[in-house]
Amino acid sequence: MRTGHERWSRQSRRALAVRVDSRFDLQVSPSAASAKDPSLVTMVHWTAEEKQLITSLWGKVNVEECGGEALARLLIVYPWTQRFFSAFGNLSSPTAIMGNPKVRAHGKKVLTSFGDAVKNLDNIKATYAKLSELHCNKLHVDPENFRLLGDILIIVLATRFAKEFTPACQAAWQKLASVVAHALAHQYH
Ligand code: HNI
Repeated sequence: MRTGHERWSRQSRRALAVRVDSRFDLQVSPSAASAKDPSLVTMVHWTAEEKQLITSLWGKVNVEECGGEALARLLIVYPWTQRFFSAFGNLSSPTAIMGNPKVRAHGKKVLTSFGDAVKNLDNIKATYAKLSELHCNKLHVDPENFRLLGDILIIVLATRFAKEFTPACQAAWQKLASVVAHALAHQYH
């Protein structure tokens, strides 16, 4: 009989494989087919299970709480990201960042926007075309930061929804975060 831990490790290894595969898919170089239709380069396939795992967890997410926490953690753990938010007032310590209402409000804005991806899973690139233009050409945010925020968001969700956050759910969200980061960075490609 397998222990819970062994079972989890097997599942999470599988989840990790899915994650790596999905990242690989996103970086695939243009093929003959995609040369005719460039949109195929970033076309992402979602299984019915992935869609279900993403939307059912999303239904429980409080965008202000989770978005505020995710952005605050980004600013704390990766302090270089603070330079984009110099107009947000006191970011001088983790406590100040966690209690900063502008951080919370902006985190809510960002996570609400993440919700547009959840609602448009088959059309994420177009959904973020304008935001990509803003972040890349106007704000000059290094796209690595989109990936960092995505990873932090997953930690926030996994911590808050520990029961629901199965390895399959984790893999689906990891894929979503990766697709969103890719779509936001589109203007750099
Ligand atoms: Ni981001 C503004 C969405 C990651 C820096 N950002 C926005 C807005 C949305 C948004 C929506 C508001 C646009 C508007 O007012 O028209 N940002 C997102 C999403 C992600 C993301 C969905 C990733 C998942 N943004 C990041 C990251 C950084 C970032 C990682 C920097 C480290 N964003 C900004 C800045 C602004 C911004 C800076 C402008 C803030 C302001 O109001 O001055």
